[in-house]
Amino acid sequence: YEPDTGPRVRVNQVGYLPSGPKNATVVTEATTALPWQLRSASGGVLASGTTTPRGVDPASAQNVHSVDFSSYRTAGRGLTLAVDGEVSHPFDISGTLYDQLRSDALQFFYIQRSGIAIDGDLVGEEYARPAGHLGVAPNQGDTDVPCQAGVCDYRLDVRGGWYDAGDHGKYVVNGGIATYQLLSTFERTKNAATAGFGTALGDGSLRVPERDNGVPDVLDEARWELEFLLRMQVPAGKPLAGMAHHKIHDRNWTGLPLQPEDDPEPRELHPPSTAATLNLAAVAAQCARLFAPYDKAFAQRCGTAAKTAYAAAKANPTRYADPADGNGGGAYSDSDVTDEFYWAAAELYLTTGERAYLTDLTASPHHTGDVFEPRGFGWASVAALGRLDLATVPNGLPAAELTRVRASVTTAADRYLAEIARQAYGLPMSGDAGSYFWGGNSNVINNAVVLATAFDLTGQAKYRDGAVQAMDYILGRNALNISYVTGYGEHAAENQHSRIFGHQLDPSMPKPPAGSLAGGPNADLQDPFVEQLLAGCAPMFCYVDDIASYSTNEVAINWNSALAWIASFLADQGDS
Ligand code: 9MR
Repeated sequence: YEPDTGPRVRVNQVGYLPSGPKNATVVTEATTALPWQLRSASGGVLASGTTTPRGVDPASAQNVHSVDFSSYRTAGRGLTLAVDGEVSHPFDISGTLYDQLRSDALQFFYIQRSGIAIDGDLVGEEYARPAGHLGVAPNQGDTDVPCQAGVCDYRLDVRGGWYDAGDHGKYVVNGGIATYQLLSTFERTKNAATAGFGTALGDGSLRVPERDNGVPDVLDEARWELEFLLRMQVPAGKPLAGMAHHKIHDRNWTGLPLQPEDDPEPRELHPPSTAATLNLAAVAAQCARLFAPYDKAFAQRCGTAAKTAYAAAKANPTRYADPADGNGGGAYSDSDVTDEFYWAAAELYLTTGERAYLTDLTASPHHTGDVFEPRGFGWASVAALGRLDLATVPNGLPAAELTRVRASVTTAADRYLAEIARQAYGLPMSGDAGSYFWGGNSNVINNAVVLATAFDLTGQAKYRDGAVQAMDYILGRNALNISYVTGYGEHAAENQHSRIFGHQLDPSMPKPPAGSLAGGPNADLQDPFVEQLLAGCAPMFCYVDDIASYSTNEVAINWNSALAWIASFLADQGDS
């Protein structure tokens, strides 16, 4: 199988910020420097120079050169880069490049909502659909859901929330990190020196039903999931009260495409887990501090749930989700929850300032450990979330502690910068096959989040530039010459695995909406379609834009939340 990779000059197909770095990669047989030209839409030469030969890139097995045209800083549309007889896909140089992406990446969540009709007047008729999983036939959920056999003797109303990904499952651990990142997107603009807050993320900024209710829309969107997460908590008086059920989903996997309201499978609550409970504790604590100015009663409800959950997790510290519990939904199992404990303690401390949480936080092995892994944080690895918030959310840590916490962010960011410099495609993850795994695009972006946070903390441009370079990779500067974000770039992913966005299988159904991030190359080839098609692929080639490939090409809330965070950060840079 030979994918069509288009012109051999690889750029960020969306474009470059006028004052930001501008890097490209050229696939060529040449081993010595080549001339390059930056061209206007009409073909005029705007700048020129020579490439830097980089040898064979291990992740793509390609001989490549890099091009740095950062010194050109004039805004323009439809520019191209010409090298070695090839002309790149067109791109812009603009300070407003990321504004629409911020909005679209956040808008994805409304379209993923469960338990509410999606209003075509808000997001386009093609995305309009009746409410899913409100107990209306043929649905069997989610208003009165029983447990799996033998797990509990009660039923819960767990309506609402977001569908996790291309399936109709709702998982507390993954809902946790996604909600954290939306809340953090909001909180960052509130605290960062570069704040664009008030307009970009205020009330009326998104197309959600709650717009114009006096609450910033990103908080409204996060609340849709928060209300669901709160419903997943075991009621008082029941065994394991205060813990959260790990997940709720179909008893058996369904086929594609399938609109949520047509899903006939029985829905079941799965056992409570320590990880889910700590995810609930962490995001409910964030909720308590961020909603306080807008809705005191809701903030209080979140605060109580956070404390109850945290106490329940401490009383049941090793209830791990079963890794084999993967029929009809993802397992999301994790047998190390020390990082979840650290994250939850950090959020509770930041919200309440209470000594008990500080004590737990300080006693955690993660408090002094290096929480920033080379391959980025993710749903199973959340210590970084606590650390990033301790570094940026105003708090009462002693000054020396705060300095150490903040320095850990810049130290990690320096490592990611070194990695970016090492690689001709500019990734902040090591170039071996182990960096290309299920959902890895979100981990690349999460490393960019660390870089962006280092910029917010220090104001040093090199960190912002690193975050930009990571996004260059996501938006087209890669071996496949593809933008992994639907609707962004000349050649972009559009057939992501999803039961809702089934266009490839049924043209009457929509494609994924603009701003949907694909999981990305996965060298482990974990679905039958790519096992066949891509056997032997070089890591960066282990991806296909086909709806059948769930292990390389799904959409997911925790991936789009990373995209929303970084797009919001970069949109703020363009404005400044
Ligand atoms: O994102 C998850 C990834 O880290 C795991 O390796 C993978 C296999 O367990 O599962 C991914 O999550 C999927 C979940 O299990 C079910 N819903 C779709 C998710 C995205 O593919």
